[in-house]
Amino acid sequence: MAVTFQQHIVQEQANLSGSPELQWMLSGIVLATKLIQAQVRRAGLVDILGSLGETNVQGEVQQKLDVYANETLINSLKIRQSIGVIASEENEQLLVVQKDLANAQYAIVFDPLDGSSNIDVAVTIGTTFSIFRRPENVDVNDPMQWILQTGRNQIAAGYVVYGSSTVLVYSLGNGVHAFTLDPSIGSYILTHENIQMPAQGSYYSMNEAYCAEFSPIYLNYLERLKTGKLDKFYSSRFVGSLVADFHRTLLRGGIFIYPENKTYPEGRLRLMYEANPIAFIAEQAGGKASNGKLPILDIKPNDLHQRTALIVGGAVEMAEFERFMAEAETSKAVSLN
Ligand code: AFP
Repeated sequence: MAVTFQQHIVQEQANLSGSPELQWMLSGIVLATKLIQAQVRRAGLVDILGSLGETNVQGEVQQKLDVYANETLINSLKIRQSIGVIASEENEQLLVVQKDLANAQYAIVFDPLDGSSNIDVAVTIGTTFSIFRRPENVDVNDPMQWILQTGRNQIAAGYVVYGSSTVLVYSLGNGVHAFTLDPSIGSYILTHENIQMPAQGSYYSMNEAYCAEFSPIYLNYLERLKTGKLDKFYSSRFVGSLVADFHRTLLRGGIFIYPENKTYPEGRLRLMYEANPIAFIAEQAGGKASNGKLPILDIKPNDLHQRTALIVGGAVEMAEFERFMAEAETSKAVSLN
């Protein structure tokens, strides 16, 4: 018998003694992503493609579908009274959605449509999300403090990938589960339970066009992957939608690498709504995620839209990566002495 997302979350909550509000919040995400995916599927048919001509906080041109996805998520989440604060890639400021913040307990952060440059070429895109509980020891009326927590504090995180099928991947910190949308009944059905990343894969995922701008450590590491030093000759895959590139890495194994470069000295990806949910899922599935110095989930954010380097992958690739970084640090220290 097929298990729907709603059935699964009820069970998960009972196992974890979670609050019913969590189920209510996640059902808001589920509803919004069903609406978003319906528009994504019709993107070439209706007059929804094209730019609104506005730029978002990152200076990128917003696509109409980005705006639709953002509004749909906000509208379906702001009516959940337990959610006090919403933050989105598309909004420079966070949104306080309850009049009386003391009665709300959760903050939600999302990227409504990641990989939006892929929309008008019919390539996979996605939605990422993270949920935090309001910390105990903060001023309730200072909503930024609800959000600026390390990724370790996420109580739920996940993403939806709009690809050849629509797949919702989530974790409450008790394993990773994936649900595929059955369009004939409009329900997400459990298709991958307790996902474990393969310890080693055979793909690396990186925009190699920027190689000249990356630190030589990354190039040396790539060379090892390409030349069979990890007992396999790696092949490359890069779509330019983090959700698509990571989803493949989650299921097939391997490593996704987006380091700092000259244009983005901190890294290109956003910590709060891209790297954090991906890192949470990766760790829950037996993988690792780092910014090259420390685990993504241990980075203390100081800005809602801050960027980070992101290296995420399976146990074997990440162990080799960490060894490489440690070696580089040691030789730097030796040459300074
Ligand atoms: P957009 O959502 O603005 O298209 O950005 C997508 C993204 O942040 C991430 O999904 C990709 O991994 C990355 O950009 C691709 O960026 P490059 O074109 O710099 O490789």
